[in-house]
Amino acid sequence: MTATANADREADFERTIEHHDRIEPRDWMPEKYRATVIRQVAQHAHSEIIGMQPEGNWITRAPSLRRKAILLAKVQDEAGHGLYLYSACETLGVSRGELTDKLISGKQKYSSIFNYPTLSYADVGTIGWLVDGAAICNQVPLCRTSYGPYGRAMIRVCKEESFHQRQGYELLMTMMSGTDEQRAMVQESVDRFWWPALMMFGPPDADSPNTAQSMAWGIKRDTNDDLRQKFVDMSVPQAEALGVTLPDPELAWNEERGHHDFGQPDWDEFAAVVSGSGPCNAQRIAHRKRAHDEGAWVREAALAFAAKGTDL
Ligand code: BYC
Repeated sequence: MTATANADREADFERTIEHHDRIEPRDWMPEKYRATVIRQVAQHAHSEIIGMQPEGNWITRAPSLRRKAILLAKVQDEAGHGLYLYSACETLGVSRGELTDKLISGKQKYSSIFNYPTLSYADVGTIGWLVDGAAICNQVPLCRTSYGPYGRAMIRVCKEESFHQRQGYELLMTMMSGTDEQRAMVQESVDRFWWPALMMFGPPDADSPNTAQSMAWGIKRDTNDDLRQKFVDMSVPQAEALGVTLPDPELAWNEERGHHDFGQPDWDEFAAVVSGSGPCNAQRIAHRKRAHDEGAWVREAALAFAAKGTDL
């Protein structure tokens, strides 16, 4: 390729980004852009798949048939989200098999939040309210991400996430109008999940190595700190309506900024969880590996059937 042709395709890419148009799989893109989208989308897909575990823990112990049906549907949606996202990633030239290997071998990350245990049934509600609430804050802007297949996958994911958030809030509301013991269970759950939910948005902007470039390329549309602020502002009135206290003594409305001030999560804990030392990291990966190994015969059978090239 001549130097002029090279410059032309780079200019095309830059123009597309500048006009907030989509980059599509067949378009030329810088290798670093491709690697960054693969990293983020793979991490997102892995989060959906690993995210099935903490809630899956309660399916057999849901307190009623109705709650069980709702929880089953939600966990199934998460499997679906993982699959759309793996497909979006495959358009960039990596296979789902490679991505799964990287997850299991610890070479790719998944969201820190799923390394915390679910200790009571109220956690199902809190995950819906706070974890899916944080996910919506983060993911609605990603519907406008510059990489086409990722943005289109996010549109459907976000519709389902808002149902997830509402089911969590409705469950907590029901428990809050129950007995003192149920109210205490909700408060205890919110106390455990509030800070890890704030960590979902990633490190503070000043310590985020990827934000500046990902914003310049339109992969991310908002910074980690801006989304965290939005989430806090959104959650405070919801907590009041529920009747729970958010466990942050620094939380206060700041008239001048038009936002809530709030305390910082424990960033050392975040670093430990992200690097594999959270309360459930080993358990989550071991479970994922077991499920993958147990599914080997299905993959082999599907490949053998495809190789025969016959119709059913
Ligand atoms: N957990 O430079 P930064 C869901 C990593 S699914 C773990 O700010 P970036 C749900 C980051 O990867 C939720 N790692 O990074 C599912 C980077 O590491 P490397 C998942 C984190 O990418 C089921 C390093 O720290 N959502 O909601 O610009 C049931 C430096 O960070 C985390 C998504 O994946 C974390 N919390 O920004 C219910 C959304 N934060 O790779 C709910 C899409 C940061 O350089 N992802 N790291 O070694 C994003 O929006 C961005 O990737 C992030 C991080 C805002 C998360």
